[in-house]
This record gives sequence, C-alpha cells and structure tokens, in this order.
Amino acid sequence: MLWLLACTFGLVATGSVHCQDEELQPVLQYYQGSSIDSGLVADADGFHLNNKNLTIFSGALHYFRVHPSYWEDRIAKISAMGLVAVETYVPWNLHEPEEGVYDFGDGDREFSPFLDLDLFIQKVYEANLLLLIRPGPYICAEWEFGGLPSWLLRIPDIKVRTSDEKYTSKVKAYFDKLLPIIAKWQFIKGGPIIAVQLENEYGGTGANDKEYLEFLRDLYISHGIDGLFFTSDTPGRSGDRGALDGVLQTANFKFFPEVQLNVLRELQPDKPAMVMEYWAGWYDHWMNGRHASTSAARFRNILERIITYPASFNLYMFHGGTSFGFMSGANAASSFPTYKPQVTSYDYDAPLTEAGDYTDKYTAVQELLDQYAPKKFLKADAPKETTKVAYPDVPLLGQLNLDDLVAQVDAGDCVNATDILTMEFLDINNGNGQSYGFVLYRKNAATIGENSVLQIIGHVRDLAVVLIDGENITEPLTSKEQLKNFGFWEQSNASTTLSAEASVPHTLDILVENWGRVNYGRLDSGVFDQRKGIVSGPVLIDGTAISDWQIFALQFKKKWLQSLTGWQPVDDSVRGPVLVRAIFDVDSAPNDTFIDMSDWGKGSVFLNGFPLGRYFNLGPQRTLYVPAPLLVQGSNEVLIFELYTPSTKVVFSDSPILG
Ligand SMILES: *[C@@H]1O[C@H](CO)[C@@H](O)[C@H](O)[C@H]1NC(C)=O
Ligand SMILES: *[C@@H]1O[C@H](CO)[C@@H](O)[C@H](O)[C@H]1NC(C)=O
Ligand SMILES: *[C@@H]1O[C@H](CO)[C@@H](O)[C@H](O)[C@H]1NC(C)=O
Ligand SMILES: *[C@@H]1O[C@H](CO)[C@@H](O)[C@H](O)[C@H]1NC(C)=O
Ligand SMILES: CC(=O)N[C@H]1CO[C@H](CO)[C@@H](O)[C@@H]1O
Repeated sequence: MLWLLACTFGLVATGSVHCQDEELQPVLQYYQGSSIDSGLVADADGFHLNNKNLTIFSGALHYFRVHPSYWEDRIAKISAMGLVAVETYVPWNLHEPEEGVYDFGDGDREFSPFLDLDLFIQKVYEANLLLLIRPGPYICAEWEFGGLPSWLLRIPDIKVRTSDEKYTSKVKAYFDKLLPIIAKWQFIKGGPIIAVQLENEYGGTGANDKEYLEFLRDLYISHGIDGLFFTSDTPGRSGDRGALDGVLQTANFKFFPEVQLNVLRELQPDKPAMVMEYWAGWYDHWMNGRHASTSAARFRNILERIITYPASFNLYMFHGGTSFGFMSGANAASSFPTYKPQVTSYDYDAPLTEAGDYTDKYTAVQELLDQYAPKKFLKADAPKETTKVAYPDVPLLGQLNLDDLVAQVDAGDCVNATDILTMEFLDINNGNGQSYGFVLYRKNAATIGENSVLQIIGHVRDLAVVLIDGENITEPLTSKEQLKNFGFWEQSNASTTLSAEASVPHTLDILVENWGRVNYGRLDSGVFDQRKGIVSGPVLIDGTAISDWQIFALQFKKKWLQSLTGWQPVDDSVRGPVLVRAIFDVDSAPNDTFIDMSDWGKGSVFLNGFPLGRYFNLGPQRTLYVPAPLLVQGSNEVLIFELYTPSTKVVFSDSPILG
C-alpha cells in the first residue's frame, strides 16, 4: 500500500501534492524508503542515495532573496517543474551582522524574517524534495562582498578565503552556530540535505590553499556532517585548482557543455558528472546596456545536451529573486570601469521571473524532464501566479534634507576623528564599524576661498557628493564617462574646484555611497580589500590636509527611519541629497507590485522601513519589485533617499522594467 502512504504523506506535508498517479511517490519519501542506511554516494556508475540510483535535477533558490511568505510557493514551483532538489547558498554577512551576534530568523533586524534557515529547510522537507547546501562561507552570488561580513575588514592584513588564522577563527565561530542546523537536517537523519559544498569556485582565486579547504571539511566533520562534500568550478578555466582529494568536483558554466564536462571527466574519471551551476541566464550591472537574456531555445538546447551527456545539474538560478536593500555586490575589472556594481533585481533571466512568474524556460525544463527523467516522482501542482497591481500614483508628503537627517543621526553613529576613516573603522555598532549605506564626512569651519582646490588622496568608494553649507557642488552622475572625473571610484587623488566667500568659515560635507562590495576575484588582485568610504585620505584644501572630522554613518536602518521627525513640506525646488516621504493606503489584501523609479535620479527606497533596494536612472533596471507581504492592508510608508533630483510622486507599475 505504498501509494496510500505516498498520498497521505504528501497531503499532510504540503497540502498541495496530489494523487493523480497512484504509483508515483514524492522524491524524499522514495529515497528514504523504509529505512535510511546511507547518504549520497558518488560512484563510477552514478549517484546513489540510500542505495537507489539518483540523477540530481536541482534548482537554485536563495531563501535570503525571496520573501519568506513566498518560500513555499517557489519551492512548489521547483517540484512542479519536475526537479528533485533545491540548492541554496548561505549568506554569512546577514547571519552574523555583528561579530558574535547571530541571526537565524530570531533577530529584530530588517532581514531577520528572511534568515530562518531552519524553517526554509523544513519547507523543502515538507515539499518532499532534496537539498544541496552551499554555506561558503564565501558565496560570490552577486551578493555584497560575496557574503563575507564587512567587519572582517577591521582586522588589519586579514587574508579572507585563506587558511590565515585571523580569518579561519571567525569562520569557526560562525560555523559553530550554523552547522548544527545543517547537521540536524542531513538525509541520514531523516532530513533533505544530501550534499554540502566546500567554499565556492575556489579555483578562481588563483590560490592553492588546500589547508583552507581541509579546514572547512574538517569543521563539517567535527559537527557530524559527513558529506557528500563537493567543490564547484569551471573546469575549462580552473581545472582542479579548487578541488580537494576525495571531494567531488562539479562544473559551472553556461555554454559548451561537452567541452566543460569532458574536462571534468578527465579530471575525475571515476565519478558521475554534475553541473553545479548551469547558468540559466545572467545578472546585470548598472549602466550596462540591457537586461541579460538568453533565448529559451538556446537554454533548452544546452540543458538537453547536459542531460543526455549524461550529467546531473543544478539550474543557477531556478529563481533569482531580489538583492534587497544594500545587498547587491559588484565585479572588479582590469579596465575601465574597474568597478561594476550589480543591480538590485536578481531576476537572472531565470525560469521563474524575479516576481515568481513562469517563463518559457520553465516550460522547457518541464518538457525535457518529462522526456528524459529516468524516474518519475509525484510533483506538486503548479501554483498560480500572483496578480500584479499598479497602485495609484502617490504625491510626496514631506522631505528631510541632509542637514535635517544628520541632526537626527544617533550620537552612537557619529564619530569625531582626527583623520579620515573608512566605514568599517568607525567605532560604531558595538565595535563592528559601518557595513552598508552612506557615510558623511563633515568638516566644520573649513577655510574655503574662491577657486579653492579640494583634493581627495586615494579613492572614493564608490561615489561622492560634495556640499558646501548644505548646497551640493558636484555634478549628478548621468553618464559612464563621468566616472573618470572627481567624485567617483576610478581616479585616485582626484580634485575639484570649490568656490566660496573666503571671509567666513564654511561647512564642507563629503557624502560617500557604498555601492556594494566586490564579490568575485583573484586573491592576489587586492579586490577583497573592500573598505568603503574615503580610502585612504587625507583630504586637502589648497594643499593643506584637513583634520578633525565629524563622521556620520547614514545606515538607514528601520528603527532610525521610523523615528525620524521634522518632515518639511516638499517644495518645487527640492534637490538631493534628500529623504522624501509618501504615504499610501492599500484597501484590501495587498498585491505584488513594482515601484517605477524611471523619473528619479539615484538612490535607495525603503518601504515600511524595509530596504527595497537601490535605483539609478542610467538603468538598465527601472522598477523595484515589491512582494505583497511587504505591504500592509491600511497605511504604507515609502521613503526615498535621492542623491540628485527627486521626482514629484511615487509611481507603481504592474510589470517590471528591467531594461
Ligand atoms: C541503476 O543504475 C545502474 C547503472 O546505470 C543500472 O544498471 C541499474 O539498472 C539501475 N537500477 C535501477 C533500479 O534503475
Ligand atoms: C564632535 O564634534 C562636534 C563639533 O566639532 C561636537 O559638537 C561634538 O560634541 C563632538 N562629539 C563628541 C562625541 O566628541
Ligand atoms: C596620490 O597622492 C599620494 C600622496 O601625495 C601619492 O603618494 C601617490 O603616489 C599619488 N597617487 C597617484 C596615482 O598619483
Ligand atoms: C490581490 O490579492 C488578493 C489576495 O491574494 C486577491 O484575492 C486579489 O484578487 C488581488 N487583487 C487583484 C486586483 O488582483
Ligand atoms: C542634483 C543637482 O542639483 N546637482 C547640482 C549640484 O551642483 C552642481 C554645481 O552647481 C550642479 O551642476 C548640479 O546640477
């Protein structure tokens, strides 16, 4: 009576598994069978899970990029597509926002509800799927600093992603909190986790630090996690440089599947082939043309060649979601522009859109799996797409200019310093420095004359707006070419001319935006030195170094945003930097929507205190996705921090504009 068991279990577990075919069982239940004797094993003739053949058809879904109210929906869509497994990374920077302060969903930070990893794994379990987990601690993922916490950068000479004890001691402390969650949900203990990755694309670092990979593996083992361990790299590029003896190598690529898989097979002839990242689409950089897109036909053709190679695969991404708030990362390049920040949307041109809608790629995978899957399982019903609504335009209600904001920065987020400090070295956040947002360097009573020259020694990371007595004097960023000028990261020791009445003292403000820390690169290229703000100073006026700064951390945390007072009516001549406010009512159950920022300049949007993300009118992304659960029935507040020129209203859209 196995079928009866299957249906009952499915119904209890998800409420959505149905029994149209009495012989099919859900994935996890099939592999668990009547007793669990062994976990995942990679043999010459394929993968075996609990002594049954397994071809891994998996999809990447990052819980930290999807509102938790939608986890079940997205997981059900993985099942309905015919995949057998979910894959996720784990972001250290969110789980340990301050050293020794851990958040696995129980914190009171903006992202806390997104961080209940235990609940996410439980959802995968209830959906009767398997789970591949990639805890990093470095994850790349087009995520701020590749998931590393910025407070690591307070440690002088730290060598992240190596066996440097200054770094590994921090990894160990974090993994001591994280790994019990993973250990508990291992397949051999009745959970869905069948495999765990060591580091991430370590072959791309140019390092050959096996000691570090061994340290990670041994840390897992000491927590009772015994695999299956794997590494992932692009074989045609990195060979087995990121590999460790006895650990399964997997491949990451987008094109030329036979070429990449042949290299993998040569490196590792006695193991089944697995593509850990088959890049279903790609991500976007600000100021970079159009939204990435690969046709469904081309995508399908390559996936078919992977399946028939034959190889297992994980679609990267199945569903990208959103890099909310300040969480999008950046790439480094050797030629102009040397720093390329990524957009807020992580749509990724994936089988599900950023808002969870089906695409042609989804159907393509479904059809291929119907045709080729060696074993069929009971799938979830495909959930319906949510309705997307364009709410009516909302006028702006109030504004706070930079001075009004600075006056309300908590004393604890304000530092007086003789010399310029980067964000990370501000003695705030219980000694953890500033991680994200903007930093304001203020010099009171500065001597500035007509045609004074302001020079910043070193670099601004990543963009600066200069104000004298509250009036901005720098050009808004309207073209890529401008990045070569004063005020942007590209040029070191850049200077500009200031003009002010010489007889009176002035207030000089340099507002610097952290546009996202680089998440990928070789270790010897220096790109993991991602300190933000002014790096390194000093700042000179007419050749004389300025000392005695007041430095304000503008972090835009929820509690602070909700405490702001003194809102002024919005006047027609409103100019950035400014925080503006709008209130709107949602009469019935909220719906998914998009905020259209096409008529704005550059900045960040906050909805009911939650950081939705960055926007920028050079695109390609123009709209910000708002998942319905971030809205409330009743009054909602939108705050927009605009660096340049605000629009006069907040405009919604029922469809995304990603460029
Ligand atoms: C498992 O895979 C092996 C090797 O491909 C095959 O010979 C065998 O028939 C498969 N077993 C089942 C039960 O499908
Ligand atoms: C920092 O300096 C400002 C003015 O220069 C002063 O008003 C303030 O009290 C100082 N703060 C601290 C903590 O010393
Ligand atoms: C920038 O200025 C500093 C201090 O004067 C100097 O040491 C450095 O060489 C300069 N860098 C460049 C690229 O000119
Ligand atoms: C908004 O969402 C609710 C609840 O999901 C749904 O019932 C309703 O039809 C949606 N509204 C519109 C206009 O689609
Ligand atoms: C956004 C904005 O108004 N920027 C202005 C700042 O000041 C410079 C110099 O006066 C102007 O050119 C910018 O347009």
